[in-house]
Amino acid sequence: MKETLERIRQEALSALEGTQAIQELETLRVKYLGKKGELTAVLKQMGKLSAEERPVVGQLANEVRATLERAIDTASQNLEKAALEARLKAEAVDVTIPGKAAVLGRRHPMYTALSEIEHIFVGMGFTVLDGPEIELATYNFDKLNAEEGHPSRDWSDTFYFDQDSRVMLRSQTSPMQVRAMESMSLPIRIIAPGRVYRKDEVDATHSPMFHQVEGMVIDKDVTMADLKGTLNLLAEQLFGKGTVTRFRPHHFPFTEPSCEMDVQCHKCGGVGCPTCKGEGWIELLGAGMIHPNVLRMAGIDPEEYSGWAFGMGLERTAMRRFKIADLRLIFENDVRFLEQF
Ligand code: 2NM
Repeated sequence: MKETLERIRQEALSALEGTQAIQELETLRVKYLGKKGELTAVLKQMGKLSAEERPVVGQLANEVRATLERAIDTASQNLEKAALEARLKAEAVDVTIPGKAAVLGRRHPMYTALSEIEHIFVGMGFTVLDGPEIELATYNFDKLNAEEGHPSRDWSDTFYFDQDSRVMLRSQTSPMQVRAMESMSLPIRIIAPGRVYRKDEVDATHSPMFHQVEGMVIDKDVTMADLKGTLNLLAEQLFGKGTVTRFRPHHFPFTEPSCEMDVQCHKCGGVGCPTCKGEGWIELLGAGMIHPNVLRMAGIDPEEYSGWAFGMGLERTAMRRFKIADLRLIFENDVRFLEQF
């Protein structure tokens, strides 16, 4: 029996020396020390021994068990250490390798132009509104005092979804202003920027989809003087202090009186140059006092309240601001163009 124990010890120790993986250690532990293992098998036979031999063999058996347990422990620690070292080596990061430069995007010139205008109006206490691009003719035309038969309602100008000309792509952002009049409490100061659609042929200055910023103020005792004061401030913030403006009479169905506002060319001071196409003036926007019919249809009493409104094209503003000669460049999204801003 002693010889068997010695053989187990030798065999187990030499088997341990060859182990490469933690799992192999467990297999060896079960093989020699487990319940059905070789050492246990020997211990089970102890009963056959004489009273003198039993303690000697017992002690040897305990020694062998202790030796093997220690050896398995040591082997296990060594394997774990080796595994960790291999992993650290494999996963090493070379902090001296130069980093990859992040490719930063840029703001689209339209986004910059809109942000500037929004900033100016938010600074004057206006709220920025957003709304649907698919609109009801009721909001786009009827409630804006553009009666049946008004030229802008023609099928050659407007994108309709139905035969009855009731559902359409909005041709201006004023339907948002009507929705605001119906839902917000007075006084109101808002701007409504967004996409609008008209059946225009594409060329250097026209696109069937373009962007507008409209705005309006409704309060008691609002006059044309408030319109001029606020829009002059807009011109000064867009083109610099002391910018000269002029207001020309115009016609819109939703305002009365109506006007167009020009700024004196900031390049030539009104003499005439390529920037203003020799005119000396640059057309900036249309505006006017909100028509009493429009206020009344929105449930606002024109005897008690008055208001002014304006609308400007965003592409034209961006083209002037960034010296873009062709409107189509704005929508083509060619990176060679966009990288310049
Ligand atoms: C323009 C010119 C003049 C305008 C009017 C309204 C509303 F809803 F208050 F009646 N919103 N926008 C307006 C007035 C728009 O665009 C050239």
